[in-house]
Amino acid sequence: MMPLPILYSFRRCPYAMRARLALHIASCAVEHREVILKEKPPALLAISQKATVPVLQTEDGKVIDESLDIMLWALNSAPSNLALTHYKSAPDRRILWPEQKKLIAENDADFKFWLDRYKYADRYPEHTQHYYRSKAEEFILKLEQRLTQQSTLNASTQIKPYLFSDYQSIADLAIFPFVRQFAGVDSTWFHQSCYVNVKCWLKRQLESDSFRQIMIKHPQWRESREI
Ligand SMILES: N[C@@H](CCC(=O)N[C@@H](CS)C(=O)NCC(=O)O)C(=O)O
Repeated sequence: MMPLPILYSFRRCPYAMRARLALHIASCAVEHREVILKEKPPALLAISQKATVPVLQTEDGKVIDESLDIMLWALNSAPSNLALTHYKSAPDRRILWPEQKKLIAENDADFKFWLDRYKYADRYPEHTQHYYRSKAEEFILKLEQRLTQQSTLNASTQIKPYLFSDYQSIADLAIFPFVRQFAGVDSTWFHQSCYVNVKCWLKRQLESDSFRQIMIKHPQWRESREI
C-alpha cells in the first residue's frame, strides 16, 4: 500500500484547522497524527525544528511546516476538479490572490497578536480586556466592510457573500478559524455586536460539512514501541 502524507495536527489550533480544511476540500487523504503540544512526539521534532503544528510530510519525504503552504500544496495537488477552481485565482478574475495573501498576513500578524491578548487578558495586565478586544475589532471591522461590499455586489441574487466573491476562497478558509476564537471569548457580546455580515459568514462556515468533518476527534498519536 502506498504510504499517505502524514499530518501532525492539533484539533483546536486554528492554523491546523485551515490546513485540515484545505486537505479535506481537496480530498487529500492523510495519516492524521494528533499532537498534544506539551508532549510533542520525537517524530515531529525530528522533521521540524520549530515543531509548530500543522506539519505535513508528503509521500516523498518533503516537510511543509507552514499552514498556508500546506493549504496551497493540498489545493494544487488535488486532481483537476471543478469544485476547486474557485480556490485558485486564475479562473475567476475577481479573486485576487495577492490581496488574499495580504489579508491572511494581516490576520496572522496583527489580528492574532490582539486576539491572544483578548483571550488571555489576565496574562497581559498592561491593558484591559476591553482594550484588547477593541484592537482586534479593527480587523473584524475590515472583514465586515469587505463582506458588506460583496453583498452589495450580489444584491440582486441575494447570494451570501464570502470575503472575495460569492465563493469561499483560500482567505475565507484561512481566516475564519481565528474569527471563531474571537467570537468564543465572549460569545454573548459577539452575538449582540454590530458585525452582522461577519456573524453570518462565520456561522455558515462553522455549520459547513467540511468544518464538521475536520473537527472529528482523534486520540493522541503515539509512536508504536513495537519492532
Ligand atoms: N506560522 C505557523 C504557526 C503555527 C502555530 O503557531 N501553531 C501553534 C499551535 S496553534 C503551535 O504549534 N505552537 C507551538 C507550541 O505551542 O509549542 C503556521 O502557520 O503553521
